[in-house]
Amino acid sequence: MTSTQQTDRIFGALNAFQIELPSWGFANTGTRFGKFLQPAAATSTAEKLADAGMVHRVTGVCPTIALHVLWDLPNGVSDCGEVQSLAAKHGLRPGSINPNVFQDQNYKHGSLGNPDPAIRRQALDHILTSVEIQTCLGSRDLSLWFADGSNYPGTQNIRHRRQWFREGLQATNAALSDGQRMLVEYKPFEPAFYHTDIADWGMAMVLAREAGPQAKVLVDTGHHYQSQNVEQIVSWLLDLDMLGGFHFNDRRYADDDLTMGSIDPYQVFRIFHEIAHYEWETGKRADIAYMIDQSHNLKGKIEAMVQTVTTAMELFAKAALVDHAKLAACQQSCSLVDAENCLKDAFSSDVRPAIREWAVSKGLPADPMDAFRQSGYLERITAERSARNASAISSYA
Ligand code: RM4
Ligand code: MN
Ligand code: MN
Repeated sequence: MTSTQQTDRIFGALNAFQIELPSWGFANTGTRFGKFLQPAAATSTAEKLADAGMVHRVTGVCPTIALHVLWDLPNGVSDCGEVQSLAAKHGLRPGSINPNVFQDQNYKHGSLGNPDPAIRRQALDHILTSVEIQTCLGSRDLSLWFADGSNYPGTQNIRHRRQWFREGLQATNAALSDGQRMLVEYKPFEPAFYHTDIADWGMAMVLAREAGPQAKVLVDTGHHYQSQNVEQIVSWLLDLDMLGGFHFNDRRYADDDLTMGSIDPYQVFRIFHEIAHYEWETGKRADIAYMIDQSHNLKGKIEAMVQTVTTAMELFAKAALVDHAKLAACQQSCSLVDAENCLKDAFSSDVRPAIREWAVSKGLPADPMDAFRQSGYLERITAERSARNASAISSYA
C-alpha cells in the first residue's frame, strides 16, 4: 500500500469514527477505599458537559455524552430541558442514557433480580423513567448495567433471578420506540462476589434475545476474566447481529477502569480489526456505539480523556490499514506467518502524521493535547472549582 493509499484509508476511517464520552469520567472518582479529589474535577452536570465539550472541540470525534440518570438528571424527566440546552451550548448531543439501579439502599440484594417484587417494580419504574428521558433527549441507546448478584453460595435462587431479569428486560424492550435500542452490559464480579446475575456475554445475549429485537449486548472491555479473548466475543456477537456497543477502558487485573489502550493497545486494535474485517467481508456497516467508560482517578480528568480519544483514533486508524484481501487469502491457505503479519504490519504503522493531516483538513487542532494545554481552560476551571473540590467528601467512612 502506498502512503497516499494509507492516508486515504485513515481519512475514510476517521470520517466514520465517533466515540462517546462518559459524564462521570470528569468528576472525582476513586476506589472502594476512598476518592481522590482533583482541583479541576467537574462538580456539576453543567461542568461535566463543559469539559466534554472541550474534549470534543480539540478532537472532533466526540459529539455525544453518556449520561447517568441519577447523577446527571437527579430530578428525572424535568431535568431534560436544562441538560439538552447545556449540551447544545457546548456543541454536544446527549448520548446513551444509563439508569442507576445500584445505589439505592433497597438494591442491597438486587434490582430487577431482587426477590422482593416491590423492589423489582421500583427498579423497573426507574428504567422506564430512563426510557422517557431517552425519548425526550433524543438518545438512541439505553445502556443497562446491573450490580445484581449475591455474595454467598446458596443464598439466592439463581434461576428465579434469571426469570425476573427476563421479565424486567422484556418490559423495558416493550417501552422502547422505533429506532431506540437497549444495550445489556455484563460483568463477571464486583460488587457481587459469589454470583452476578449477568456475568458474561452469553448470559447478556440470551437475556437480550429474550427481551426483544431492540436489545443488544454491550461489551465493556474491563469486564472479563484474566486473559479472556475479547475479540473472539466481538466476532461472535457481530456474526449473530447482537453487538450493540462498547465501553472502552483498560485493565490489568479486573475492572480497573484504566485509560483505554494503556495496558494492552494491541487488544483494542484486534477488536477494531475484527469489526473492520467483518465490514469488508459482508459489505455491511457494523452498527456499534463506541463509548468510553473510565474512571481514571489519578490522571487529570480532561487530559486523560484527550489521551484516550487520541489513542482510540490511532488504534481505529491502524485497524483500517489491514490488507483484508491478502489476509483472507492467507487465512484460507493457512499461511500463518503471513496472515499474522497482515495485522502486525498495520499495528506497527505510524498513523500519527496522517491523523494530524486529517485533523487539519477538518479545521481541528493538529495536536489535541497541546491545544487543550494552550487553551487556558484547565487554569480557569482549577481556579473556579478548587474550593468546591477541596470540601468534597473523599472518605467513604
Ligand atoms: C460499572 C459499569 C457501568 C458503569 C458503572 C458506573 O462497572 O462499567 O457501565 O455505568 O460501573
Ligand atoms: Mn461499563
Ligand atoms: Mn466497569
